[in-house]
Amino acid sequence: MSTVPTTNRKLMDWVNEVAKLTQAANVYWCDGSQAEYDRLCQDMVKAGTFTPLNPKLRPGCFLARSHVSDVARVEDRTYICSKSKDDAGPTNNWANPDEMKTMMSGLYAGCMQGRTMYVIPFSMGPLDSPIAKIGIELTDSAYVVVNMRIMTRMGKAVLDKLGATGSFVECMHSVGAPLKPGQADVAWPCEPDPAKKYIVHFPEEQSIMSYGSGYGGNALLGKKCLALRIASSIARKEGWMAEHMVILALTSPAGKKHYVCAAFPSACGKTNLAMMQPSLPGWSVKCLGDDIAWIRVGEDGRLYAMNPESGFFGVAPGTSDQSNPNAMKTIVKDTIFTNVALTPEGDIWWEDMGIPAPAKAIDWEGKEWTPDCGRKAAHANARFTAPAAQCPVIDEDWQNPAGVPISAFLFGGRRPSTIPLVNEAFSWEHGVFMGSSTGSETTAAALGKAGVLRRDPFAMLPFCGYHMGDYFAHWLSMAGRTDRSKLPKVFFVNWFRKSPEGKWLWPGYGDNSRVLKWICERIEGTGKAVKTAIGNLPTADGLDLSGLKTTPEDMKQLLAVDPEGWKAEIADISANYDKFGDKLPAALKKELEGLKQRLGV
Ligand code: SAT
Ligand code: MN
Repeated sequence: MSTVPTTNRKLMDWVNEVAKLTQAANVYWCDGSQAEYDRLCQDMVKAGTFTPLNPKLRPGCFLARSHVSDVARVEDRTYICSKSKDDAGPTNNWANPDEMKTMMSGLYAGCMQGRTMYVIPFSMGPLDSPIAKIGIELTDSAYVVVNMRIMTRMGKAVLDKLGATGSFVECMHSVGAPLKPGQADVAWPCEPDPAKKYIVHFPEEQSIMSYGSGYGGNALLGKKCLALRIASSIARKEGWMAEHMVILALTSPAGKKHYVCAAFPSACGKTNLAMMQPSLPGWSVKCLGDDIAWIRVGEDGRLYAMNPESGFFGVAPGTSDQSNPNAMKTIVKDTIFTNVALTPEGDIWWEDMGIPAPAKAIDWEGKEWTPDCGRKAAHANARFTAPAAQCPVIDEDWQNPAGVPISAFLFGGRRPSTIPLVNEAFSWEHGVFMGSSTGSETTAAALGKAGVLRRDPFAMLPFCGYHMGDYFAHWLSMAGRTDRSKLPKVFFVNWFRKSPEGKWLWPGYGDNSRVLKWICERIEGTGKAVKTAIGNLPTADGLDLSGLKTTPEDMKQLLAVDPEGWKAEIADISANYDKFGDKLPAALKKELEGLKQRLGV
């Protein structure tokens, strides 16, 4: 596009200023069209960034391999630059905003030499939603452009909505790899030195600066940066919530539909839950979102959730017809795969895909691979980027600008001991306590030691754009914004309980629908529960176990309250709370005290 397709002065000035600073070779305004997407994909095929997959097996699909240093979000390089350090809180990296801007300007100076600067107008949320937010990402990565087209509403319609005077979130991005005249490009340009990558947020100005990485949440700035870190800070001021949650719809055989939001730390099967195929006959699960929910109080006083994204950026390894058949059907076409293996037939493969490993393949680093070579074929954080509309169980209301009314919030984690299969909170405050104490045992796939309990309040530890203690207070304050009876019920679930011998006690996957059924019954007032010290648990006959092989002895363990385990749990929650000092809301201290008393510990 040669002419500038906007009359927005602020936008034009900013684009000119950044083009000058970065010395981009040219500026391209994205229109979001299919033709543009196809052209950029072909450009990347020529450049070696994309490998087209076999059109008979995966039509419209491409494979990208990243640089080996650029494979995941970089939490230790992520900053919240509020004016006051205290506003970032103990769980975020902080830097002075002025100093950070000066430093970033130094990095950005000349950083797009020899490259095109793409202007990506995008909306988080359907354009006609009252809480949609417009962002403009400036980037020197065509890979970012095509991924943003799947993950957000992107292009000309956004500029039209922005108009001459509308405001937007400035999202500045560079891979940090300028090209000298005549210098050949590489397939995945980035800054290879981890210490020179920066993912920076200015919540007071609502702007983002990212440098050095081209991967996922580091580079697709609408996702974690805008829709969680910046949005959580806006939401606090405006009285709504930006959460790291899936949104799903559950329909009973009688046709009663409930919408549920669920927050789990990573590697706990969030995407699998969002698209689950229930094992209980007659029940259905529909998906509205697999990662982020923006939630506000509706006119009727209920909480309404909306997915600000329009695609899935899902972890590939482990995705199979057993763990997530609907994700497998979503990625049959028009999908971008990053860091998976390439088969000789021109299809993709990854570990635990549910089909035998190919006799040979090209691994995510581009090397020859055989099943006995001792290396993984796909990177553990390999991803697929796929349009949400391709999901066979996408809910009819997934793009409803008003969102959908939420009946329950679920929190959960990977907890081999102590935490029961499902536990209903006594009250909103008790539910916020559950959310604030969410934690998960780390897996071998994640960084650091496996089997260590990491507290990840509301699964927002890396994504809360302000002080976590203030965030807890914001959750509590939602009770004052509506009639308490209209608030969603809160549950804690744990599909990962093990026996003392280390055996999984619960089958998981589609059988989690049995737990969801009980949750629906509790919402409707019919589910059978027993009040315990830790919350309301299903009675022995409360869960529908028809056709399940789980023994009564296993069920007993899954629903037991273990006082010794809870003693350790309370000590650990308490130690985690200490981090928040006097910002820890009194209501949560009271919940912790109440729990201690009820348990007699
Ligand atoms: O890379 S993303 O941040 O988009 C995905 C994730 O790490 O959860
Ligand atoms: Mn996520």
